[in-house]
Amino acid sequence: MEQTFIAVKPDGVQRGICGEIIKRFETRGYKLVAAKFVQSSEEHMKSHYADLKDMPFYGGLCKYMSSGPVFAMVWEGQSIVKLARMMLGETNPADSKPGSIRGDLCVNIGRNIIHGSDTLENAKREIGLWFKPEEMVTYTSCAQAFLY
Ligand code: RTP
Repeated sequence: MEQTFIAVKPDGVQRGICGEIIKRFETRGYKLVAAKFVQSSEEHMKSHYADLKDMPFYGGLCKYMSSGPVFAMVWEGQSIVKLARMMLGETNPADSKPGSIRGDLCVNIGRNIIHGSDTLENAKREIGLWFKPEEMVTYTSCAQAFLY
């Protein structure tokens, strides 16, 4: 099973949307394997978004992402990296279809409430950046037999 890194950004936390996001992943049939509520440092966010370091919005993005608490999670399931990105919608909420998280819950590209890994390789890198191996929980979900 694939795992992906999902984080509710500071705007999503402040707007009280964590529960809605957890609900969407749970009801889709994905399994939560790690979660924590963290105040991230700017340095940590610079590592997280290192592939965007040449973009004009990189500095502001890292500052913003460390301006308040983030709800960081690892979710597991079949093809979850690609399907979670579909659940999120487009980077710009204005391009996101109704039904997607960004299409339903936000309006501005700089305040798009949620992050999701874009590739399996980045998911592995981001999970390692945010979670220690002992923070990942291994368990059998009883729903699994009815999902797959
Ligand atoms: P994320 O990494 O946050 O899940 O977003 P993403 O893959 O959909 O988009 P990415 O290109 O990685 O951009 C990271 C975040 O930077 C902000 N952004 N601002 N033109 C802009 O002002 C601009 N472009 C991107 C967004 O908040 C985006 O989620």
